[in-house]
Amino acid sequence: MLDFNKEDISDVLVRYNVAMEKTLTPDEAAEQLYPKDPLLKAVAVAIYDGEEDDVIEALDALLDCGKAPLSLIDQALLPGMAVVSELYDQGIIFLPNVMMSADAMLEGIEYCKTKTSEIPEAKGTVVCHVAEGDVHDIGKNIVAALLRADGFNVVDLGRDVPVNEVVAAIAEHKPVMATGTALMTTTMYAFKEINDKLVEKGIKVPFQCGGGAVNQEFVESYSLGIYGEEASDAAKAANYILKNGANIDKLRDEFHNH
Ligand code: B12
Repeated sequence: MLDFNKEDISDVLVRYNVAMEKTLTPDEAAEQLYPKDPLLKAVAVAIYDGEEDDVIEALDALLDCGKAPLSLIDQALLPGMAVVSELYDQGIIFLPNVMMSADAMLEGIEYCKTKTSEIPEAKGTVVCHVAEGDVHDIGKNIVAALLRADGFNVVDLGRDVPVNEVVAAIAEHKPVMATGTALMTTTMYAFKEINDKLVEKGIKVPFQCGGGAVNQEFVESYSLGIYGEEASDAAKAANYILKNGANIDKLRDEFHNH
């Protein structure tokens, strides 16, 4: 019987002029996705490696260049995590790596928050949560961090939050806006339930929803829903409400793609 190992087969293919597709290692695949700027790349590499200390060190290098601490969430930490998400989507890395990277990134967000004194007096309250059954809280944490950075008081209910708990918190805190994050197509339906319970109680708070699973069409299917694509849209919407009021149609005009 012929004993073909990988080298034997590739030799044969080369001899017959058949190109073999080269499989990239995870490190090589990551290398192709990192930002080009060396300081931003250092943050991305540290997130990919899941090394919290290296994330802090790389952030310090950017802070030393005079970057505003909170701008680093959007400009350095998010692009770093995007590399990891992309590699996970492509099946190149697996959940344990993603969890380590997520923790390193969240540590980075906390660090950026400690480095700023920009936080002004609270403009108003926003209640944030991740949908019932869903543990994906990275996006929600960014939303909450950016809202706080913009001067809002954030009541962060956390992740996997039961529908009734969200409704009760909104009734209690009377926020200018509520936010929901869902990354799974199975969990996003909790937003509709929250919406209907709020309407039943006569609470007409704009309810901005986002996260990987959610799209504008889905969010428009319930009456208080405003779609949020980027984390930074939350602070934009909350500021818009303070200035122009909480009319849902106007908010959709302003924040939805037409
Ligand atoms: C990290 C991750 C995890 C981590 C989560 C860690 C954590 N603390 O969050 C861990 C490892 C725990 C995990 C577990 C699971 N995961 Co997962 N995970 C991911 C991954 C790789 C990245 C998600 C992420 O954090 N993205 C980065 C953040 C920043 O993005 P984001 O939340 O969407 O937020 C951005 C915007 O959407 C927006 N945004 C978010 N919310 C809001 C709200 C408002 C108001 C606004 C304005 C904007 C906004 O702001 C952010 C940046 O701008 C995705 C794949 C992917 N590429 O998305 C899979 C993914 C979400 N996971 C998936 C699955 C299936 C699971 C598991 C069920 C796996 C399993 N078999 O156990 C479990 C879920 C358990 C559960 N009950 O929730 C699927 C979901 C499929 C689906 N559509 O239903 C995905 C899409 C992977 C896939 N391709 O299959 N996961």
